[in-house]
This record gives sequence, structure tokens and C-alpha cells, in this order.
Amino acid sequence: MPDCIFCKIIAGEIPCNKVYEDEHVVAFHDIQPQAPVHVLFVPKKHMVSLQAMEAGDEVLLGHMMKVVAQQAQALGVSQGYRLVSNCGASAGQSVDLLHFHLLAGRNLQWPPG
Ligand code: DGP
Repeated sequence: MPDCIFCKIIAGEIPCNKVYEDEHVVAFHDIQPQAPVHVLFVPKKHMVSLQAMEAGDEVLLGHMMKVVAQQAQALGVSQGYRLVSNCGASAGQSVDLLHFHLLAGRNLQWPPG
């Protein structure tokens, strides 16, 4: 297993401001928030990005999308948010464990940088 900061968060070795956890996914506030609400959704199964999905992972990813929608409601931002997964270094991925950014709480520009 590579030296993965999110694996350490999942293992409880590094603290985080957690908003949700179940047996498949954990969600916590980003340490460098880019919006008033910036929460990361991370699968407990280690996969580098969407490009590393294997047969059967559709169930996990579908579950994660359901959790995102539920947490958007719980966080009070269900009326407007952006969900982003940076896939690869050129897209801005800096942590090599698949994760989705939920961004909300301000007007978000399009296209992103
Ligand atoms: P990305 O650049 O798409 O791979 O997103 C990685 C995000 O992870 C970035 O927005 C900053 C966040 N991050 C990095 N290290 C930590 C950490 O130790 N704790 C928390 N909560 N977030 C972190």
C-alpha cells in the first residue's frame, strides 16, 4: 500500500473533521477548503481513481453518489453544489485514492480553471 494520507485518515491514524462514515465510505471536511462547504467522499476500498474501477465497483460508486446526495441535504446545500473528482495529476489530483469533492456555499464559476 502506498503512503496514502486518506488511508491513514480512514484507519484513524490521522484526525479529520468527519461528517459521515459507513462500512464503504467516509466523508470529511477538506483541510484546504475551496468553498464555505468543501467535503471529501472517499471509498474505503483503495482505488487510485475512477480509471482503476473494477467489475462490481459500480455498486460502490452508486452507493457513494447516494451518500453524497444525502450529505448535501444534511449539510443544507442540496439546492446547489458541485461534485468533482480530479483524475490524474494534470487534472489536479494530488492524493492517489479516489475521492469526490463536494463544493458549495458560494457561486461557483464555470468553466473551472
Ligand atoms: P485532489 O487535489 O483532488 O487530489 O484533492 C485532495 C484534497 O485533499 C485537497 O483538496 C486537500 C485535501 N487534503 C490533503 N491532505 C489532507 C488531510 O490530511 N486532511 C484533510 N481533511 N484533507 C486533506
